[in-house]
Amino acid sequence: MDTAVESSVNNSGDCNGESNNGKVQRKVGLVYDETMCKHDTPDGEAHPERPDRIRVIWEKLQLSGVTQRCVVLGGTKAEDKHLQLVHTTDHVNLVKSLSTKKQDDQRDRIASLLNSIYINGGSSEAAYLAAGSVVEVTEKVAKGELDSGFAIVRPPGHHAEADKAMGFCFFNNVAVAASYLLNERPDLGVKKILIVDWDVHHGNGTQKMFWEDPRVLVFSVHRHEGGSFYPGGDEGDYNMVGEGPGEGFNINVPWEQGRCGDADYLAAWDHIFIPVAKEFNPDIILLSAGFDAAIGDPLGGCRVTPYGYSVMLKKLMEFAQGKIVMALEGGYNLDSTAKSSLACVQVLLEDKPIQGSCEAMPFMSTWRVIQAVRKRLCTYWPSLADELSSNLIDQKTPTPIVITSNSNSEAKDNAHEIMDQMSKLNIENHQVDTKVSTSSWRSDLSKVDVWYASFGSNMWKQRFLCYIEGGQVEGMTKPCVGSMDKSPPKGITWGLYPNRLFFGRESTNVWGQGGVAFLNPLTNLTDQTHMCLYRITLEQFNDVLFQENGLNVDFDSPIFDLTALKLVENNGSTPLEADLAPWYGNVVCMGREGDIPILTMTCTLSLVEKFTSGEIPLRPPAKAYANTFIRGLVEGGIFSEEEAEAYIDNAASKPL
Ligand code: Q9C
Ligand code: ZN
Repeated sequence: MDTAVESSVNNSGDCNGESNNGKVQRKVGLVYDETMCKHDTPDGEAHPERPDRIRVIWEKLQLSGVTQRCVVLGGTKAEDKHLQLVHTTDHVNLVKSLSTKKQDDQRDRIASLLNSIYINGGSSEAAYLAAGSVVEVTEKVAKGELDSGFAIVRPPGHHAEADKAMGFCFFNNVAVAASYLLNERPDLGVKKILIVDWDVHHGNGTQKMFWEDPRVLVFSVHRHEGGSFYPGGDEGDYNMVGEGPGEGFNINVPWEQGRCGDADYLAAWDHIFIPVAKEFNPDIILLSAGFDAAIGDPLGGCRVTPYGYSVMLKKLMEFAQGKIVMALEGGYNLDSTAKSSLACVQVLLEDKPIQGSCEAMPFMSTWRVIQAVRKRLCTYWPSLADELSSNLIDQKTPTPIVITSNSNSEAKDNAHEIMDQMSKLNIENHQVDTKVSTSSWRSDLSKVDVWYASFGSNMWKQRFLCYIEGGQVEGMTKPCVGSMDKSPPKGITWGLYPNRLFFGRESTNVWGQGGVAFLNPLTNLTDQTHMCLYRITLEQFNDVLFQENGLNVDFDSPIFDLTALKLVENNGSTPLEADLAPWYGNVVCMGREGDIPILTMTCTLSLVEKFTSGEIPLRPPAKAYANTFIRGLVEGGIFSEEEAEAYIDNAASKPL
């Protein structure tokens, strides 16, 4: 494999001159070494931290042509004395001893004593290569031989502590490189290092290693959720600011929830990291570049896009004359990780303006966290002292209204209140053309917007789009025709509703054997169902209803018209004509979002009774069908893959 890498190194000699548009091409180093793929599970069991993670990144970079414009380096093994700058001798010796001589069962025994670690015969060498490669590229950037670099390494490093491997990490690759510059290479003149850790998990190892060291400013933004998200506990809290001379030089931005995306991350950048980086004025930046906050990641449950990563990176390149070293940490969706990596390398190469946009707004919880961090740290960093303007923090994603029970006595008053409010609203609020048009029900209903709330396969956007645009997704036995109006939804949001999700019947012709999803229209305070809301027209809503019930979309009358809408808004739910709608024969109003009613479709109350009595069997969903749920919930950033599976299992196994 070394030969392939060497040949690219030779090509790279040509790219120091001017590129087409007259700008001087920046020298970007890339490290890749296939030997790091030998670290794998001993028993061949599937694991998210798998060899293909770095292979797929490398393939993507090669196919896109960027590797030819970079300086490509093979891996280098770390020296023990450099590892020992941040690790104990015992820990270094333990990792060294994991080499091929040891038997698998001995390694298993060691791994079983550690948290989230597997070990095989290739683990030790890969760990040495990961750390050594980050040191190598860091040294070259510090020397000025390279402008910047990206070490595509595994195992990752930021969870590794002085004396222990954990969280898929053996050596703390980035910490070793930072410590090497400060302690072994004073000749290179690097006195202040900024470490930015955008991996979705807290960089506990890095935090500890520089806890009292003011030469290293450590930023970590991570999913925290009160300490319940890995690695858990209080260490990732914003109160952890460092101690002694290092006080104020550790900054945590702990998200209270999953689903954070570009808007949330860029808010943390603009209102915390960038102003502090200006004050600190680093000589070099080391980036713990995990891509597990990326949209679609099975562990992270966040939704940062390649565009988001490129903007975050671009903003960091304004410091330290762009001297920045990226080291791969997590990132477990192969496609997201590869795309995000490519977007970052393109930023390092400065070869084109960043394309994309961010439509979402930060969550309310994001502003809460940012304000708390600024308050905690403003004595060390005066640029954080100003209050954020209310104009700014008013820009947040709306949270859907949740209507509460009409079957539960405690919630009854509340439910009545909401129903009363709804009955005061009339259809004129929707700017409906009140003149009766005999020509086409479609043109009338196309002027009214509704939120269609999905709780089944339609939570997966691609699957829902089949009902609008036509087409077929994985697991579906036949294609959809789509709506007459093929324009995409005008908005997407998520909400949590106090209704029971369940699965019933024997099979469906779309997904095969296994139950289909229903929502109990009756609310109760112990059940919670996640729903993905699409803002579509009432015309499109009818076309979804037609297709869900196996009907053609060329009906000459709507199945759910303006009168029905008014009814459902007043009554909470309304049955449709039973013959027409055998599957989803009931439209339910879940509340309103802004001025717009939230509607869903499920079975009738009389069918719920048949499910409850056992007359119609409850059945878990078919595998292909369950997969669509998982995809929707993961891509929506609601759950990790594991959490989504547990959510479906729970809904499928509880009696009604
Ligand atoms: N319930 C990195 O992304 N998860 N490490 C354990 C236990 C471990 C992630 C879940 C996640 C480690 C580098
Ligand atoms: Zn991670």
